[in-house]
Amino acid sequence: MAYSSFSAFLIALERAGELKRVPVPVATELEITAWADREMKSPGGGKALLFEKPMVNGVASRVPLAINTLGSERRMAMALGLENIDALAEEMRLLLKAKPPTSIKHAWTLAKQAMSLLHAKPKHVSGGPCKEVVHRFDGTSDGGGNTLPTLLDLPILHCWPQDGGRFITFPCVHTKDPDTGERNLGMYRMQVYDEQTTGMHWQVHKVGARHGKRYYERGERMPVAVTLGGDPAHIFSATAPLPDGLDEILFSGFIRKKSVELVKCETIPLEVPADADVVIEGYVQPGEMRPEGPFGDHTGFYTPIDDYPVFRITAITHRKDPVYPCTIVGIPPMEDFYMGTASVRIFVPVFQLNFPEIVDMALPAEGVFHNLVVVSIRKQYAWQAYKIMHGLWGMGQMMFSKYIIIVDEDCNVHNLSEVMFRVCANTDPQRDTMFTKNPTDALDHGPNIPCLGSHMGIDATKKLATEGYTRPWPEMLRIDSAVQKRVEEMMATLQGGASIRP
Ligand SMILES: Cc1cc2nc3c(=O)[nH]c(=O)nc-3n(C[C@H](O)[C@H](O)[C@H](O)COP(=O)(O)O)c2cc1C
Ligand SMILES: [Mn+2]
Repeated sequence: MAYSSFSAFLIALERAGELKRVPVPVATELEITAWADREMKSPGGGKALLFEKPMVNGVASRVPLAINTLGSERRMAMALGLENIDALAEEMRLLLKAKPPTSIKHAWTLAKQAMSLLHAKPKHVSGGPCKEVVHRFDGTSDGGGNTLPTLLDLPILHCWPQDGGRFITFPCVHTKDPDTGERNLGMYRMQVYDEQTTGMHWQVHKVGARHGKRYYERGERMPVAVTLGGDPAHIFSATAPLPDGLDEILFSGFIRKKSVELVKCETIPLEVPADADVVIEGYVQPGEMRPEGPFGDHTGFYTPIDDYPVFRITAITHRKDPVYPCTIVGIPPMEDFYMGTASVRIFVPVFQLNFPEIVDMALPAEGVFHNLVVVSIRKQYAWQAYKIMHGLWGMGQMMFSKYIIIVDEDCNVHNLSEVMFRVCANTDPQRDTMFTKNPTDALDHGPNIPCLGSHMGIDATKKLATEGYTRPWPEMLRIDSAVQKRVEEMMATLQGGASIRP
């Protein structure tokens, strides 16, 4: 199911009892963070919050602010029009396995998949809600009504006390590869320098940065469009670790089963989803860099000041009644954990295509995405765990995985306590660990040098004789299932009135 606007998603959340409105004035400087942090850390991720009167420097913004909208399993699924994320994972699996139909049922399934793929193709339209009000920074504008002449009219958060300023935290950044014309959509935070200038925090490993490098090499100005809001599927797609060259707009259409309608920008040769709440158009100039940060980051620490490209705004277009969607990041668990978890669930089938022995994968909240990756495998031969580690370290953003733990298929990777039990019980530390060198996440403050560091693999699987384990591997304790059943029945008879006496 597709949402026609971000507001339509908020209405669905409210109907489902997943949204709290905050009608009182709350400051965009630190106060909304304190409020949202508490909500995000309440059981299951709390509720989405709609601040109806976000205050900017003591003045009420005309634009309401939505936060924690994707911050629970249920809301993340709702954002993608699903009952639960596993339905999409299953669709991915079917799509990847598509073969000629062997039965009517199978044919029907294939047809359905083909239909969703048709939906994936974007549609080009000549106008849309994101053009209700147009401001070009050459002085011309049209639309009128509830206008937002500049960035400073948006309720952009100053998130943490030591932050370098206000940051747009849910921006969907649209760029094109100047050589191939391939589109990319990524989420890279933007520090607001003034009403017409921001930072563009695409880290060196990301596709936006690669596109940028090609423009610099060609000596050309780089057109960049940033959208806020619209269907929340776009926001999720911008964060999804798709391989370079796979168009996130196509992915968004596939997820929501409806073509994304694209409309031409006013001042740059790019197209953006017509359902966006706000579109910010502009350029990144080759070689122009500016100190960005500090910023209270995903890691739970401040990332220090560093030079990043500058984004110069040429136009802002928006709906008459836009909503400003945003998030805060910080010490886990935060909203981003649920976004990351959804990505892993959807992409497990892709990993399994490469490594059929993979049973399940988890990126626990404590590891803030790539710091800790747990993988369960159906182990068949010696040192298979190492093959999986090497494979993952070589795949896209999985290259950042600081610690990879491999467990056997009967271990629930989503239960960190169970995983740590396997690590502690099954390993000989020297024998079962390995270190390697790989790029590290630009945000990781652990290594001596940014972006370079060691990575550790832990093989917590049962060891085989072919791996040099000469003793008999002991059997793990299990309760007999018939006994378990009998005891559960006895326990049930004691419920409601009766009690267990010592
Ligand atoms: C809330 C949030 C903020 C993010 N901020 C940044 C950022 O500032 N810079 C960055 O390089 N990646 C950031 N990311 C991660 C990227 O969005 C993610 O790696 C994405 O897959 C990049 O897309 P790409 O492969 O098309 O470049 C952020 C993710 C989330 C969920
Ligand atoms: Mn991409």
